[in-house]
Amino acid sequence: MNAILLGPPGAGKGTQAERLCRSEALLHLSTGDLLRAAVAQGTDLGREATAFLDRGALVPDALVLALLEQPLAGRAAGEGFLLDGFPRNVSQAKALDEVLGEDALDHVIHLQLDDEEILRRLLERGRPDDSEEVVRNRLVVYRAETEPLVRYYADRGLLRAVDARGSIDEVEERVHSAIGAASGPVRA
Ligand code: B4P
Repeated sequence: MNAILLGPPGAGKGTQAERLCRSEALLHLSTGDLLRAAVAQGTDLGREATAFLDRGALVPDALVLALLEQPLAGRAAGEGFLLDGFPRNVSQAKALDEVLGEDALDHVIHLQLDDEEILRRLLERGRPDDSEEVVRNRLVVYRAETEPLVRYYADRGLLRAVDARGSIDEVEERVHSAIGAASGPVRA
C-alpha cells in the first residue's frame, strides 16, 4: 500500500503516521522530520530551510524534493510507503506523479480538524514553530497552498476523509476504516 497523509498543521499527521506505518509495515517518510533532522545536523540544506520553518512558510520545493529523493529510491522492492506532510502544494504533487507514475498511490488520507483545536494542540506541544503567530501563518499557508490538493486527489478517486477530532485511538480507528485496512490498529 502507498499512501499520503494530508491535513492542516497539528491535525495529527505525524502521530497517526507512526501508528499506521507500524500496523501496515510501511516506510514512513515525513518531510517535516527530514527537514528538522537536516537543521539539527547543520547541513547546507538544513541551514537554507531554517528561515522558512521558523516563520511557518513552506520550504522551497527543490529542497524538499532533494530530501525525499534518496529514501524513495532506496526503498525495498515491494515496500509500501506513507508520505506524511508531502506533497504540500500542487507543484509537489505533480513532481511526485512524475517520480512515481500516476498510478502509484492507493489512498490520500485527509485528516480534518478545526482551527481552534489545531491551535490548542500545537500551543500545548510547544515546538519552536508552534508559537501562536507562526501557527496562524502555517494555517494561512495550508488553506492557500495545501488545501487545493483535496480536490486534486478527490478528482482521482483517492481521497479518504477522516474526522481528526477525539482521542488518538479514535482517530486511528477511523483511519483504518477509511482505508479498509485488514490488520487494524496494533495494541501494545
Ligand atoms: P510537519 O512536520 O508536517 O508538522 P505539522 O503539520 O505541524 O504536524 P502534524 O500534523 O504532523 O501533527 P502532530 O501529529 O505532530 O510540518 C512542519 C513544517 O515543516 C511546516 O510548517 C513547513 O515549514 C515544513 N514542511 C514540512 N513538509 C513540507 C513540504 N512538503 N514542503 C514544504 N515545507 C514543508 O500532532 C500535533 C500535536 O497534537 C502533537 O503534540 C500530538 O501529540 C497532538 N495530537 C495528535 N493527535 C491528537 C489527538 N487526537 N488528540 C489530542 N492531541 C493530539
